[in-house]
Amino acid sequence: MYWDKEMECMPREKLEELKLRRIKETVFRVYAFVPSYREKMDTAGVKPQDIQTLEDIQYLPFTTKQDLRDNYPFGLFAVPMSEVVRIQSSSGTTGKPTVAGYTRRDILTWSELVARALTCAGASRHSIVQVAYGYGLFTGGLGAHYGAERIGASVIPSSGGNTQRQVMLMQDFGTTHLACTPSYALFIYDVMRSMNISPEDLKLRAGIFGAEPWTENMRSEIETKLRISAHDIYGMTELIGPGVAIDCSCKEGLHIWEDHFVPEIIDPDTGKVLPPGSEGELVITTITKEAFPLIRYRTRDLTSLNYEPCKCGRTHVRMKKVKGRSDDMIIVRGVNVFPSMVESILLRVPGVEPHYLLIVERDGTLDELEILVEVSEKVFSDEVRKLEELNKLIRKELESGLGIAVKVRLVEPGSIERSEGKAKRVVDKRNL
Ligand code: DLL
Repeated sequence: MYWDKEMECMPREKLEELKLRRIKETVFRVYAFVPSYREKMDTAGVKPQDIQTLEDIQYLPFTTKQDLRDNYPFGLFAVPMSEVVRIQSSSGTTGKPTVAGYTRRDILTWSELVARALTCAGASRHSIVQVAYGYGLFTGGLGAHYGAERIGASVIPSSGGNTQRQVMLMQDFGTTHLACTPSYALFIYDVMRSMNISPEDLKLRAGIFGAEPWTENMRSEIETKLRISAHDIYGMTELIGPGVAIDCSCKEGLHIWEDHFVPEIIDPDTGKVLPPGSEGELVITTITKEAFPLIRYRTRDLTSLNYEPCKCGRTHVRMKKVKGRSDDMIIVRGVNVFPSMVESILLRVPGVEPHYLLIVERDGTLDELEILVEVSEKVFSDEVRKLEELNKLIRKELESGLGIAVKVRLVEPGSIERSEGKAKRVVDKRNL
């Protein structure tokens, strides 16, 4: 099922023509209306008319989070504020938030993209969609909401939190589709079990999960526990919010809606564009946004692109499940460690729950990585010897997978803090 078959299945040649036309328009527009872009392009010696082919975009300067900070809050908007009908933002870890503005048409575009995404996850006007992403400045709640309304589904705007009530609503209202972070979906499952409700008591069929990295193993865990099809939705505040990409029923990569976003993969150290298939940092140029266009925005997210045709019939490029952000990566004794690597190793071990926390400390000059791992109730009540064996097994698996020595601490079910939004996976106690 498609939401917009003509666009989603457009032959590549036509799609490339459309992309080029839209890129050219966008570059002309930012050059004319956004002083910061004009200055950067002048410094780089590129004029809008130099962009004649899709490859030419590599001559345009990158836009980074620093540019957003320098132009906080509205300096990169390409329309007067009288045209801006919505402002969203993300908190960010340091200092000021990242701010996004939308014109009326941008809101329509965003709704269309989320409508496509929800349709990929099997939702339709007959569905009941519970939106348990936070509503407010965060783009998750309102983004999913507008998309679900666009397809004509019945939307339950439950927002994040109050988990028992989430479960009650799911049961009483017959929710068929749940939209929230993957870690919150698991938390909802735990609470559901504690209320003696099982997935068979619900009508839930699919989940639209994103806003944080999660592995294929985590997907299987969620699909088995909740008995649903779990889809991965990607997006970020700067780019529009959720709905930049989603996986179809093939689940072999997330289709990036190329009629709106032009992706590139670069080497994060050199900034060089890498050939299709290489892993690197995702860079996106938005080609339809009016209020807040972004040229070659460095997302910091690590992935790769696959231009092979997909079995679902959609022609849009697929990005691999995001491995993590380059800034989530911790370097422990010179070795790069991503929480997603730990997650995929842990979830292969029976009896381990998908809740874990990486704690890095520095003892003198030596980094220590301790991994807290939750185990199931059954395992936790096993005799000490068995727990020790399991601890040893997990440590061995992690050490061979990560290539460094780690400490493992098995902890009681439910003892690692749960999140109603994005999960926290790393505590770095080193003062780096
Ligand atoms: O998280 C937008 C969103 C809301 C996406 C709901 C999906 C669902 P930000 O708060 O600006 O926006 O965070 C963006 O979150 O750069 C990634 O690092 C991460 N992220 C988002 N979706 C995924 C995903 C929203 N599916 C940042 N897989 C991005 C991995 C994701 N990481």
